[in-house]
Amino acid sequence: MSGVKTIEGQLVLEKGAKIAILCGRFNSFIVDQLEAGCMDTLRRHGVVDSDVTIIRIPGAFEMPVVARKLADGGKYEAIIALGAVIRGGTPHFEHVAGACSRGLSSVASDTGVPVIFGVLTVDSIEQAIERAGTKAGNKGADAGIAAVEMISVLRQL
Ligand code: INI
Repeated sequence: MSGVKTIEGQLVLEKGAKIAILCGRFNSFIVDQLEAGCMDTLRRHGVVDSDVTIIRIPGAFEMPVVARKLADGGKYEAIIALGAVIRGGTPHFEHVAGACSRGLSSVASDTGVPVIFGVLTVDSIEQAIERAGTKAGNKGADAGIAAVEMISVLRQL
């Protein structure tokens, strides 16, 4: 056994921890699948429904302001953002995806509350479907486990 002190997260939700999930309504046929995958994974890692609050918002662009309010409120130990930004024929995608990812990353670094990026940024509906419970897994499920792990890591630091 090495003498290196190692800190790593447990994959069972820490006692008393609460999680907020932000769901964009835009592309809801994809986001609903991310939400289902996320909740299924959370429940299989010790999360009970009363530990979770789901907040539905218009789209990915609105996520940072809502995440900031949640983080400042101090109630939640992790925020999971679930959305789907799908490229169209105009530069709109870049604005929405860029503002969402930059904004969420700033919320996490400014507040110390982990914001898990479960927002698909893809070129096509097919790529989104692949990541929402079909051949490339379910990014909502991945986001759920990342939240549980981050809560555990941060409690140890
Ligand atoms: N919102 C998304 O979550 N995904 C998208 O693909 C998307 N596109 O492509 O337009 C999108 N736009 C809406 C945006 O997030 C805001 O809700 C809207 O602009 C109002 O501020």
